[in-house]
Amino acid sequence: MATPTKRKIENAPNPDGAKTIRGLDLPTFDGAGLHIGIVSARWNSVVCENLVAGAVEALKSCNVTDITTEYVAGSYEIPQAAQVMLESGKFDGIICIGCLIKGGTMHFEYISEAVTQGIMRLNLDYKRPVIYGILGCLNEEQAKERAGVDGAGHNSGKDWGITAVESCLLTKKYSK
Ligand code: DLZ
Repeated sequence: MATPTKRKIENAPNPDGAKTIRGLDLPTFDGAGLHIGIVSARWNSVVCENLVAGAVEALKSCNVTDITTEYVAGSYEIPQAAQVMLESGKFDGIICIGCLIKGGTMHFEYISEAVTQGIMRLNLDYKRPVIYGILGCLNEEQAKERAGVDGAGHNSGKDWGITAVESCLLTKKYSK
């Protein structure tokens, strides 16, 4: 497939302002005809809503028009919800969106680990892209920067939308 334009999406800028080599180099993809599901947590909803909006915007920029968004309470509920959506057979891929912010207990560590393992399992078990859009942040500032809240940093949801299209196209290319 032709890759007409390329854009560089940088991670949140380095605090010292130094030029970074980190980031995601993304061509544009034609996702016309793809069916994409999004499952988002409502915990830390200011952050998650921005991420969902960024993912939808990116999907539309790739000509994806069939987008279904579902919500669950917290990130812990995301893998099971994504599994149910995959089982329906209606989706070429799923974008999982959540935001875990470290607190004073071990919740953050337990949920991060469980969700990360759960999402990878779905990828391999269902042979469909299940995009890891789970922020694991040490504080609210980090979360806002990675979701572009109030114009801060960069909205990672946009990267995940385009990543979903790229991975769905690759999967289709090699599907029997
Ligand atoms: C309980 C909890 C806590 C403390 N923090 C978060 C969080 O930062 N982000 C998130 O998505 N969810 C959080 N949750 C909720 C859990 O994910 C889950 O919804 C509950 O433990 C019920 O299973």
